[in-house]
Amino acid sequence: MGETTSRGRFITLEGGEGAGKSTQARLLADSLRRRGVDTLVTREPGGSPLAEEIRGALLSGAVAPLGPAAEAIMFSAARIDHLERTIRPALAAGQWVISDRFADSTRAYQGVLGALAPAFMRELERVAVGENRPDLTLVLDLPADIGLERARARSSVADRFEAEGQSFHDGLREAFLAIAREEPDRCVVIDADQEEERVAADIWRAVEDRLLDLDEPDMERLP
Ligand code: T5A
Repeated sequence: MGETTSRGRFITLEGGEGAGKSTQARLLADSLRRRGVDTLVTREPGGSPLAEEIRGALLSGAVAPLGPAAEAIMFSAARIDHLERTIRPALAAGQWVISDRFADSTRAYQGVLGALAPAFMRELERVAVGENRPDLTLVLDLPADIGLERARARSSVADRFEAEGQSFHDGLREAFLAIAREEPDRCVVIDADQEEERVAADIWRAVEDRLLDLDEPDMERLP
């Protein structure tokens, strides 16, 4: 009889521009690896060769003239490939997967801010994501102007969405908080307007509370 590998856990980080998702994805992966958890960090749009090509088209603004429905379809097409090539194989092999953005970004950016019909968005997500829902979603919350300032300090060239106005980004923050309110079993809101280490500590607490099996000998609580 062959050995069975238990499925890994799927964690997503969501939030507005410059909220600290990439930074925290890396720090969380470091913490998990220190505890012996084989962890893969990936991102959206992207995370597989074809999805990275689609990312280029989306973030350059080339798809924007086609409207938010076309963008939602493109983000979802990239997600199908990302799931197929990267996420599902890793989870099946027992790895934990941390994705810097996932389907909630399509819900917020294209669905809410693009004013797309909820029924269309639900169907698109059903087709693209199906049963592959995250086990835990960390919504990094901070005032939009602080996030944009951080993103601009890092790069002077604004991408397709960074270039949107203040009211778009305020609306985004509210859209992510609404998702967290609707799905409290999956989502935890993290105060991202703190020093990196404090944000990381809050994230670790959420991961411990929601996902870590404390009976496992190699997974210890932080002091
Ligand atoms: N999009 C994406 C959609 O519209 N629909 C979708 O379905 C999907 C999947 C992706 C764009 O695509 C859109 C959303 C986005 O506009 P991206 O380049 O991946 O583009 O953009 P973001 O995901 O927003 O990534 P950013 O890099 O801008 O933000 P992060 O990852 O949240 O922030 P991070 O960690 O890179 O940090 C930004 C800066 O702040 C500093 C960092 O050092 C860095 O310089 N920082 C902090 N500074 C102070 N205090 C802290 N706690 C800090 N944490 C990080």
